[in-house]
Amino acid sequence: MERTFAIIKPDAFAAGSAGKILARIYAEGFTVVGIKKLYMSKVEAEGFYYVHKERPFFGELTDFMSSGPCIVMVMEAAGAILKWRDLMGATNPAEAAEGTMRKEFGSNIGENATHGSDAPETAAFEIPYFFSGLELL
Ligand code: FUP
Repeated sequence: MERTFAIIKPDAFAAGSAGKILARIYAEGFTVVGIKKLYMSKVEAEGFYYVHKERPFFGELTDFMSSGPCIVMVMEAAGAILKWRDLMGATNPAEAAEGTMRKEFGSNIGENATHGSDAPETAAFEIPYFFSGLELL
């Protein structure tokens, strides 16, 4: 079993799409190990996305991620990291395959509904950024 970290981003949360996204997550066979709603500050969003700090979209990205509440989750499944990346679809909703979360619920490359760890090392940073061990029992 593998764990990955996921976010239902502020656009999808505000649109009321969290329930549909969670329903798909359960239907695809993930176990939700930890889940909570939070309203990230700008500084918290900057810390989470620090790998992108030199990118031109960093300011916009961290403004968006701190623009409203989101849902953060830790999910478990065999091959959870790739499995969730596949279910999310391409970063740009316009390029995402039919039936993926970003195609269905995303608006554009910035406001793209969901986040998912892209590698085991990323998950190993992202999970403890938001969850303590006690929250994942
Ligand atoms: P992903 O792993 O699919 O979330 O994509 P990236 O790590 O490349 O980018 C992280 C987030 O930055 C994306 F979800 C949205 C945002 N982004 C932009 O706003 N513009 C870009 O050109 C690329 C990414």
